[in-house]
Amino acid sequence: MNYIFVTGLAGSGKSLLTSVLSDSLEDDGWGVARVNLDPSAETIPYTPDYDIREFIDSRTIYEKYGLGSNGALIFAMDLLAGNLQAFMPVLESFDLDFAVIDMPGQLEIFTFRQSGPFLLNSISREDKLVLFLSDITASFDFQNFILAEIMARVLSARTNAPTIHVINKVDVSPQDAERIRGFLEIKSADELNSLNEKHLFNAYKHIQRIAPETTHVFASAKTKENIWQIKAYITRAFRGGEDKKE
Ligand SMILES: Nc1nc2c(ncn2[C@@H]2O[C@H](COP(=O)(O)OP(=O)(O)O)[C@@H](O)[C@H]2O)c(=O)[nH]1
Ligand SMILES: [Mg+2]
Repeated sequence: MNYIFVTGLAGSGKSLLTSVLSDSLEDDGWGVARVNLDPSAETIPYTPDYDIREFIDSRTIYEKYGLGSNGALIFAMDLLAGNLQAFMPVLESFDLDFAVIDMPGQLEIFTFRQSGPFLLNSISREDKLVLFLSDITASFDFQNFILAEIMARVLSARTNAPTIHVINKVDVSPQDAERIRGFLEIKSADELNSLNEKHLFNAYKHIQRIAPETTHVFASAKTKENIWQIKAYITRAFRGGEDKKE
C-alpha cells in the first residue's frame, strides 16, 4: 500500500482534499482507504475507513489530564505513536493501492516533537508521499509564502519523503495565485526589496539543500482545479504506479 499523508496549516483544506483526492483516485480505478488521524476534527467531509476519534478522544484527554486543546492533541499523537502495534494491523488489513491520511494541523508534532516523523516513518518507511497544504489567503505576502515553503521543506527533511507543496484555495482569488506563482520565479535575494525578505529568502535557499524533493501545485479542493496534477505526481512518485494502472 502507498501512503499519502495530508499535512499542512490549520484550515488549509486538508480534510476536503483528502476527500476529493480519494474520490478522484477511485474514479481512476485505484483502491483507496481514507484515514482520519486528527483526533480533534469536528466534522470530516468523507466516510473514514479508519478514524482515530473512535480510539482517542482528545476532549476526554483534555478533561482527564487537564491539558489545553493543543496539549491534548500532542498527547494524543504521542499515544498513537506508542500504540502502533494496535493501529498498524488495521491499516495494513485494507490492502488497497493507497491510504490517504488526513493529519492534524498542529505542525509542531513534526517540527518540535518526535511523534510526527516517528508516526510517518513507522507507518511507511519507503512508500510514502507528503502533501503539505497552505492556502493562498495564508500566503498573502512574500514572507508568509516563503515561511510556508520553509515549513514544507522542513517536513520533507524530517519525514524523508518527497513532498508536494499544495497551494490550495486558488478559487478564492486567481489574482493572488498568480502573484504567488511569481514568488516561485525569484532566483536571487537581489530581486527583493526589504532586508527581512532577503534574509528569509537566503534561509530558504539553505533549507532547500536538505530537502530538495519538493514540487508545487496550485489547486482548489473546492472546484477540483489541478487535482489531476497532484494525482500525476502521486502516480509518478510511487514506483510502478503507472504500470499498475493498466
Ligand atoms: N474556497 C475554498 N474553500 C476551501 C477549499 N478547501 C477547503 N476549503 C474550505 O476551508 C475550510 C477548512 O477546510 P478543511 O478541509 O476542514 O481544512 P483542514 O482544517 O485543513 O482539514 C472548510 O470550510 C472548507 O470547505 C478550497 O479549495 N477553496
Ligand atoms: Mg481537518
